[in-house]
Amino acid sequence: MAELQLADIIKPENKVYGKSKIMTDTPLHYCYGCSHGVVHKLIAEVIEELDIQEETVGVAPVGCSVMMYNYIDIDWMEAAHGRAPAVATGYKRVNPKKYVFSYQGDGDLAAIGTAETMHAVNRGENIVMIFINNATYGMTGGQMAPTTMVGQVTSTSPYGRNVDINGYPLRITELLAMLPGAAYVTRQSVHTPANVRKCKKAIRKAFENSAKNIGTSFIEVVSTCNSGWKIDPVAANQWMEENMFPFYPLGDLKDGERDSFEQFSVQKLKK
Ligand SMILES: Cc1ncc(C[n+]2csc(CCOP(=O)(O)OP(=O)(O)O)c2C)c(N)n1
Ligand code: SF4
Repeated sequence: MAELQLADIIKPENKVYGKSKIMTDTPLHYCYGCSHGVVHKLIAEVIEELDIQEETVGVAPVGCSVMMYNYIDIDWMEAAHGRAPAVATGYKRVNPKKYVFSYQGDGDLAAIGTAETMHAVNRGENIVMIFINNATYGMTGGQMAPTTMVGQVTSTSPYGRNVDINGYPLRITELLAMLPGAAYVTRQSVHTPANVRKCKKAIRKAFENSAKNIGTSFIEVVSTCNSGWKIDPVAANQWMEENMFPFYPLGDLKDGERDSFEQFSVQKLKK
């Protein structure tokens, strides 16, 4: 029997996985093991599967994923640090048929942009918000973020985060789930194949919600920043599981639609 050659295996009919057509050929600039590239891939796959490439607009952040617009072939806007939900709101309101999503790190969404984040969700904007929580400011050198864990060493907390000085880590996703404008709030990760699949389902649901006009869909992805944390990618995944998941538990926090306030409206109360 003839020996099996590589050319016998690499054939279109044997293909089990391929990069989404919506991902460009630009090489990703992320560190090895970084979660950003995995989440980009999932967003591209969802847009391709829903066949909404022409109708989707992304709002790129400031942070390591600032050049996200180079990787996914859709229309993009670039927002100043913290302002992505406000920019997404404006675009969605004048183009209500578009699928609009924002993408931000924790420094962007939960520090400088806290106000924009809270108010966009409280208004129930029909946008998708994707939040990469890697417990640090990755791009600028691994400084402490609001989401940094107690005791976590960063370049600005060399002795570990101290609650007396730095306050508590911020569970912004729990706060957002309490807001009436939130339709879908979930916390995911992409550190194992099973978690990647779950995260993709969540992203798909969020985009589908956007077409139903039921309020804001918010996805936190608990992530690693091995360069900022100064450990290798495998150790970073383990550190995240051991230290972040107990405080940032994975799963859905709200799955429905924005709250009805009809019973409390002035007209109703007058009757
Ligand atoms: C208004 C403003 N303030 C500060 C900065 C500097 N800056 C650039 S990226 C960044 C932090 C990014 O961290 P994060 O949002 O968590 O994203 P990551 O890099 O971790 O993905 C900061 C503070 C800026 N570009 N603009
Ligand atoms: S610094 Fe951190 S967040 Fe930025 S690309 Fe590297 S691993 Fe990813």
